[in-house]
Amino acid sequence: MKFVSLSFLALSAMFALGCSTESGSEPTHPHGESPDGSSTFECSSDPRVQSYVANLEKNGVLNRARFTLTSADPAPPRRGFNNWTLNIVDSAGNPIPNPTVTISGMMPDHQHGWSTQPTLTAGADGKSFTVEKIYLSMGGVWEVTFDVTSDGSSTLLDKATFTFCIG
Ligand SMILES: [Cu+2]
Repeated sequence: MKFVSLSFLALSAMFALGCSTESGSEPTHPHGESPDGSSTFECSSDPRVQSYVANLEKNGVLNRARFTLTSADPAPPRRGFNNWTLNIVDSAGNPIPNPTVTISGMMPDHQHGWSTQPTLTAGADGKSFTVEKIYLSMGGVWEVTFDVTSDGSSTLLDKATFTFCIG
């Protein structure tokens, strides 16, 4: 069983490495210093990431819903706790009947998610949502995915992923 334990060790080492090499090689960061003043992570030119603007809109991957990140605090999203507001409507722009929205976060380069789940509150209009305490714990590329189902169905209606460089 030597092989098993060795490969497990190798995997653990890779994981640890991926999550500890945070210090970017770039001396400056376009979004300024991170709140704790520690080293920043340069990934804003990564082809996967989007630049944050208010009312950033994404079509769902199934083209049944439209997701608009109406605001972010801080803006652009940054390491630490983030609060976002979102609008989710169907492809015609109408509210989705009895929507259930779930949010998940992932660092694709490190293959880990976030350690605390944010709080998601639906607005009375049936299409606005407030997401509080999105915890982006480290600098790098983060994917934040919103899944929406309708009328208590377990079938995915649609989903969209916002990908940001977090400094
Ligand atoms: Cu990580």
